[in-house]
Amino acid sequence: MKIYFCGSIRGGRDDVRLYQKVVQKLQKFGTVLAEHVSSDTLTDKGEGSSGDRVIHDRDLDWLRQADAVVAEVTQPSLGVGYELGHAFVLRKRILCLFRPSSGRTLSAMIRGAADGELMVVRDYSEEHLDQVLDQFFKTKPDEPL
Ligand code: 6IA
Repeated sequence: MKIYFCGSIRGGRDDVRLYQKVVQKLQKFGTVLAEHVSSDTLTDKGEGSSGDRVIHDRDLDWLRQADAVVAEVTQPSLGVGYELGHAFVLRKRILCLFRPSSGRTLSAMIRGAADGELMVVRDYSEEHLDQVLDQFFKTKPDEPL
């Protein structure tokens, strides 16, 4: 199983420790694409040796290859929203993880897109991460969560 992970880069790196935790836990279920999103050294400038076009094209290519997409959506990010829109159109299984304890309100375009089957939005707290991931990966797309 290939899992594409999305998390904020230029949208802000406040949650990078949590991204690392999610990526580490996702490795139990399959190969995680876009692991660099959880990199310690990557700042909110999101710069590297390759240009933005290369990053965009490579990430979309990985997204197309993925069987499932997991996004930590608490920190708002244009790039994550864009990736989720693509994943939705490609009819990928999507899990969006949102922490209400942040005091934020998730975009209606993400929460409103959830159908509980192909696209799932889970409000969670860090201590329940294992449970939420286990439930998502043990559930087949046509079974209700
Ligand atoms: O708008 P944002 O930068 O917050 O968008 C974050 C999302 O876009 C992530 O889920 C990534 O998949 C993707 N993304 C944005 N910038 C990069 C990036 N920068 N590398 C890979 N994916 C990115 C340079 C990284 C560097 C190690 C070469």
